[in-house]
Amino acid sequence: CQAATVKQQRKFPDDFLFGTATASYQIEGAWNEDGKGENIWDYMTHNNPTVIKDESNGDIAADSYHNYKRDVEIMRELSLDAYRFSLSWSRILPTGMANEINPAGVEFYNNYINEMLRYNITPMITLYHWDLPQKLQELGGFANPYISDWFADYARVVYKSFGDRVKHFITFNEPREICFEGYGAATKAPILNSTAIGTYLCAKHLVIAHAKAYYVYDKEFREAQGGQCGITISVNWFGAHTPEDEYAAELKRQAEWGIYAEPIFSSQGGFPKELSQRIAEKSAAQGYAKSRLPEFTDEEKALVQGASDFFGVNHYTGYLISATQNRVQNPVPSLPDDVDIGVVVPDEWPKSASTWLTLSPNSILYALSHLKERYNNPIFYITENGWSTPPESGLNDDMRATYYRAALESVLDTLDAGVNLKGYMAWSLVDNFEWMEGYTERFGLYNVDFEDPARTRTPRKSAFVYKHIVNNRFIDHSYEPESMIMTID
Ligand code: GBH
Repeated sequence: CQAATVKQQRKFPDDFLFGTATASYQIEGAWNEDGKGENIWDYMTHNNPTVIKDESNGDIAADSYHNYKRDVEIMRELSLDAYRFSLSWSRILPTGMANEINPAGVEFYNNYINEMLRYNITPMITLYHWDLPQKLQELGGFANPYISDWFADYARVVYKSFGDRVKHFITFNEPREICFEGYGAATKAPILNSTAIGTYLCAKHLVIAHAKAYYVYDKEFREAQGGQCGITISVNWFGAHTPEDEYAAELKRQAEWGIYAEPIFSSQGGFPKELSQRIAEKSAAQGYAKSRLPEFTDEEKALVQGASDFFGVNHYTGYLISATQNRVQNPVPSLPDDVDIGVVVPDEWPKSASTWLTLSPNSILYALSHLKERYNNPIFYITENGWSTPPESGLNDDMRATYYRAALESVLDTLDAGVNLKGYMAWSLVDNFEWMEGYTERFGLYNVDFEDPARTRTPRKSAFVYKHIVNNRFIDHSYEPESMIMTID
């Protein structure tokens, strides 16, 4: 009881940024309005609807394109300091290339940003949250090394258009989901399933694209605009199940995030050592002339190393890694086969509506302390963290509130541990199109009525709980909203 009281009084620093995060394809809708070009999610959901659980798509989604003022009003209701959102590349550059800018796309984001600034909400832009212009996919997307030039050209348009007012840029959201799920597997667009080399080709080209876009900012805009440019990587915690499993856990961490983080944030640069070695050995045994993991030239290595002002972390959960238990046979050369470990999730960890997401105690502290040690404590932002409920549970989401309180206690532990963490974005502001799961899982602090053409937004219980924490800068575990009527303070 004594300890609980002491904990409750721990405060978040006044300049700690509290926000929420969203992504263009998941909320905007207006998929073909005002000159927007087609992207890989438009293409996949229209041509291959059965890959989505409820055969839905993001054509309308939460219709934020038409509801952006209401979304900013929600940010004000929640007393947010910041809002992280992504730009639709093909809304700004319909073909992906920078020779042809769509003025209506630029205007939409200008209106959105200006509306936030009017109410003192700090906008954070993600340049790429998975919706590649379809025209660029037809040229190979992230399998084509020229992606880095196309991305840098797009980034220049973004900084030039918005950088006078936006001071936080994130190049990519979650390279693992882009590269492994989209190229090495078939669980995200463009469902390439190029298992042997897809992940690795994409990983190399993506980190170079990040670095080129970083240097466009650094060399051409930083002086005049004075902002920061970083990258967001998904870093869930992967701990050893038993002390004997430490090597397996390390390999898994390298395969999940190290392959993207190490080239940028480590002092030596390049892909992580143990994983590179494992892939080289496996490739040789499989009869490949070269490792399936491409190498960086010295010049590329030097370009990428150190090319980030901060480390954005998307964190949701943790897993225990075993070298022996629950291993699955992977019939073909692939990242899972290269790593070849098993995952254990203790039964007592509370389950969400998503198969992959449980409440794993203090996983934020474990993940961020690890990154702090490994990469010399760069500036961190938690750019996503959240919990899913089934659509039926409506506005009653006690478990989401429990999750956010536990996560934010872990954030306080992380700050106490000396991690250079500057902000926290809850995923998500409103319900949205949850990729392959369609509308069957909900992550919003606000419910969206997807049957209603107006896409009415209504606060859930957790919205009041999050707002109370943001306003008071501490976690009151006994707080209960007095009513479900939301106001702007
Ligand atoms: C985030 O990714 C995304 O950035 C965001 O767009 C998304 O809405 C949010 O998560 C919630 O899902 O089904 O077992 O094959 C988080 C990392 C990794 C979570 C892949 C879902 C699917 C695993 N994601 N994972 S599985």
